[in-house]
Amino acid sequence: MNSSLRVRRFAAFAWLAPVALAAALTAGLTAPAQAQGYNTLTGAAPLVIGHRGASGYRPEHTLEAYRLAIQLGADYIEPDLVMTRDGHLIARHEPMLGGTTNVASVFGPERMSTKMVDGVSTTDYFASDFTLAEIRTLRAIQPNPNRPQEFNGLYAIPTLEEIISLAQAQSAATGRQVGIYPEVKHSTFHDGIFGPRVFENKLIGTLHASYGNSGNAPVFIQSFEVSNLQYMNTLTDIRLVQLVDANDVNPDGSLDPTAPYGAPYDVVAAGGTLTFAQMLTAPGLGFIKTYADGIGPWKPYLVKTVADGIDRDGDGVITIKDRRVDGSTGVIEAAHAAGLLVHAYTFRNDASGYGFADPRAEMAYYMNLGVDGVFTDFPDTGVAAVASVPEPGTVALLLTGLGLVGVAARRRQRG
Ligand SMILES: [Ca+2]
Ligand SMILES: [Ca+2]
Repeated sequence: MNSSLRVRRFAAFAWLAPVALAAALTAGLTAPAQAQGYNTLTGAAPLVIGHRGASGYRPEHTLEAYRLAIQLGADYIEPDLVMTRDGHLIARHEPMLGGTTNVASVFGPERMSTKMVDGVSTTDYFASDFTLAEIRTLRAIQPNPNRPQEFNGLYAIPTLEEIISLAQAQSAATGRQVGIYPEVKHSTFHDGIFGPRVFENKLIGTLHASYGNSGNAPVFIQSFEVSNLQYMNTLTDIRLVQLVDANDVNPDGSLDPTAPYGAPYDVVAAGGTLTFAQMLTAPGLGFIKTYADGIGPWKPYLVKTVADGIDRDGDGVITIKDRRVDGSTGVIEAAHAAGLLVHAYTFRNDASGYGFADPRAEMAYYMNLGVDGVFTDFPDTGVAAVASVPEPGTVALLLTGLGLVGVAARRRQRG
């Protein structure tokens, strides 16, 4: 039911006696929020996705970070996945372990190697060179010096199965469905080490074992690559999301497509020319719709902000927070017209607030435009943003209700 229908239905109540009218209004105003009212694709409330867990507060991709995200109200927790030498899927943002674990203090430099990661020669400790038993001896560290350091060395590296168990146990304990949002990291890289689609087959097999093969499962699978999503679309009804990246955002608000961030790496490796920017045009979105259920774009693709040199937050320095907000680029609307969900990344209280000094206001802005979900390192701020977004249907109902109360009040005065 859209809001105009709802208004008409309430207008039909105008003949009711004031007492009945008040009862009807009270029922309407205290009823649970209707699922049709937000500007999202389905009208449902936008999702809060705990990006790498509550990674603003705990070392990322640990059970403790995911558990805190759930406690703070996240609808989904987001594990990035990489594969171990013996074929287990574990949660790390990168196949390189050096930046987010104590691996260098547990294993010697002879365990380092040099590999090509999306065309970039990289020397590090790679998860694919370690067994799960070895990785279980590691502990996570906080790579961001401006975030809490007191949890360093305490938390283990979880497997996908452990993350699923946590989400399902927390769903049962809280009565609130908590989903998972796994990302296939560097599919082309993993194909080169383990063989074609070994990673994707393992992922789908694990998810089907826990959730079944269902588009209603509280699961989204995400990737920056294309052909692996197309492949998984032949295996599963679990929802798939095409991530969309860029290198940077220019002062005029346009996106900088510098490699390796301007195009899906599997497309580049195959000699293709499709870019992420092209994928967000109407034809590109139509193409994505042939294999995916949604897009996960970097947020500057959705809202245009311009660096015009004005110190809007008045702190005496010009930062990205001061950028002028020029509104929607039209991508959210075009994606919805194509039937695609839009989950935007990444919202952080302590960084990346293009055009916004207040991270809650930033997320609320995107939610008012209609994003279907936000990836955030600070799920409590995301929950507060959802709560601050006036559900359009509720507002219409409220205004209708106030108008009718006003009519009733005038009648009582006359009487
Ligand atoms: Ca991710
Ligand atoms: Ca400023």
